Amino acid sequence: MTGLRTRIAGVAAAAVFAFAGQALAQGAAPPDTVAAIRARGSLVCGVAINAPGFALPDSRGEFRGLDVDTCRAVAAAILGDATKVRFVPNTAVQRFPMLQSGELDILARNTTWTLGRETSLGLAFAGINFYDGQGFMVRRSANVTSARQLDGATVCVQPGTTTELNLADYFRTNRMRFTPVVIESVEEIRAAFVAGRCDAYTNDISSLASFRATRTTDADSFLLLPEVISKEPLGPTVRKGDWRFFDIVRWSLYAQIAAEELGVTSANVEELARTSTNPDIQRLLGRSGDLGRSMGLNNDWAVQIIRQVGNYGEMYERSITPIGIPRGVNNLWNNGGLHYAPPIR
Ligand SMILES: N[C@@H](CCC(=O)N[C@@H](CS)C(=O)NCC(=O)O)C(=O)O
Repeated sequence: MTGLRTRIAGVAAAAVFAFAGQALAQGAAPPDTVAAIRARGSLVCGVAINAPGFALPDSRGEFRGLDVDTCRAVAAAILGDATKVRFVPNTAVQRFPMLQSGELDILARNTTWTLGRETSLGLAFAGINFYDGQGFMVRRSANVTSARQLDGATVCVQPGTTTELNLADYFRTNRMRFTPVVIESVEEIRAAFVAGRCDAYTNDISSLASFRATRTTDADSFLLLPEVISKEPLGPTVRKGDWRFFDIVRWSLYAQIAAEELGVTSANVEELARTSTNPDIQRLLGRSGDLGRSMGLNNDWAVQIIRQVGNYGEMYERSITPIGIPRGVNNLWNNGGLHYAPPIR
């Protein structure tokens, strides 16, 4: 009995040692991410380089988008200030090593939650901030109206993505051939497509829509084909192991979803925090229970998120509606969509 316990303790100690050793070797942040964020006074958030609607600096250099706001909500919860975020743009290939090495606290970069990413990369997905799917865009002049007509096409695709794998699956399943044109940079891949170096451009549909929305003069020369060939649930990702930080990221997003369901907005949150008699609202806004403190935060954590960043619907309207994607599956569950926050109690 004692022998077994010692052996288990030994294995556990070795595992901890190996993890610490690896963390040190990689120059990782200390395992207590929240303490590191507080000491630094900011959250470090990895985002896409050029993803209008998700992450892109505006003309004043201020980052805007749904992924940007997902990080701002976490900063509001931990630091009480949604502006205390350092955004670090990265490519699809760079993103996971940057998070693993501790260069980032959190990755919010159009990143699809998959089993393999969660089990083999040491990363955990804290939630889903956008339900996406993969599609194809073609030049209208090609006279193609369905992806099934793409047999023999050259297809532009970004490496290190689920996109690359789904593309191969789709063509194999439909017994069609294709030639990939693999380009890491989003600007270069789009330039290649516009210049006719590939017949089709495949990506998350949100990205194809934002590409077209940002074509000011020739948007009509591009056509999004009707097929949706995959499920791409996108969401914020953190390193496994620091579960307190994971909880905060997960419940910051759920707080925004629950707030929309409860009708709590950036405009009315302060008043509701004072006056609401709805028990769900009182718990969400820290007027009853000790939910913030149970995560090591102030009990007004969700008030800060909603006041400074808004509820999920406000975040969507601000960032995604302008690129022309209707709420659809990104509606709340009780409005025909998929967003559903577990009870905040
Ligand atoms: N969701 C896919 C694709 C992610 C991806 O890289 N998407 C493109 C389209 S949204 C992107 O972020 N491009 C912008 C950029 O590279 O800055 C994945 O997780 O592998």
